[in-house]
Amino acid sequence: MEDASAKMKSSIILALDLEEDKPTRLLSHSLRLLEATHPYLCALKLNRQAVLPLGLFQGAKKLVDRAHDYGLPVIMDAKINDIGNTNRLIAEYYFRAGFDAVIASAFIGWEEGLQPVFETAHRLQKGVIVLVYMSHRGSAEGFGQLVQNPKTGKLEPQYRIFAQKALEWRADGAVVGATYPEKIRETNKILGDRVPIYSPGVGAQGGDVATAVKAGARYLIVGRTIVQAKEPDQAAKDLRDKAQKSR
Ligand code: O7M
Repeated sequence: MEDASAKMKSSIILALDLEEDKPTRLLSHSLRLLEATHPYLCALKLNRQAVLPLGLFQGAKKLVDRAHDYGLPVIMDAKINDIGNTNRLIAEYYFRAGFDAVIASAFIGWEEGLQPVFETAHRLQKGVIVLVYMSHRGSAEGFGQLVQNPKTGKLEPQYRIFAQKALEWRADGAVVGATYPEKIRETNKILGDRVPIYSPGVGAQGGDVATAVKAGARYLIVGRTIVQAKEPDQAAKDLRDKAQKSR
């Protein structure tokens, strides 16, 4: 990610969240968007609602390969959330299809949860990015709840404990919503330079590029503001420039 971001002079990750009635149209639309916007991106992110209709080793792999041809790493936003045995298989499938990193939920914990995902990923030189505080309002119910930190016995918000775990687990990234810049600042203090913050939620969800970047977001994950723009390439370029200027 660091290399791609430095080379492309961009911290924008395109979330290819499109709606099409047929998989063939979804693939051609996705390829067109990637072709138009790739000069302004540092990575591509796919969600399950794209991989399901496209097929992992069919359309999704074509997109992954095309992104790699453009020099962009590809993140699978699987939000992995099961027991270790199935998590490992899920991660292995995505990595076999060429994805460079997977996103996982910190709620399931380490032992028999995320440990097999990290071990598989790091054995294959791939990445794991964990959710620390999501961008939507309901995030407060889980990620924001006050819990007793088993290490200190003190009450702390869940996301602070997840940020500490991201460090302990040597996660390759932590997701914190751009809609909560104060939480980006807070988690950034815990994570320092060791775990970069990936921040979704600018534009359509109300987050602001400059505020998120100044608070400590290293990468911005952007969907609708680019994919629904009349000129997606211009939208991607504007976001890229705004983020670069805010550093
Ligand atoms: O820019 P948008 O709002 O159209 O899309 C945001 C993208 O970021 C979309 O692909 C979501 O799945 C993703 N996302 C969030 O919006 N909020 C989160 O808290 C986390 C993610 C995400 O990428 O998780 C890894």
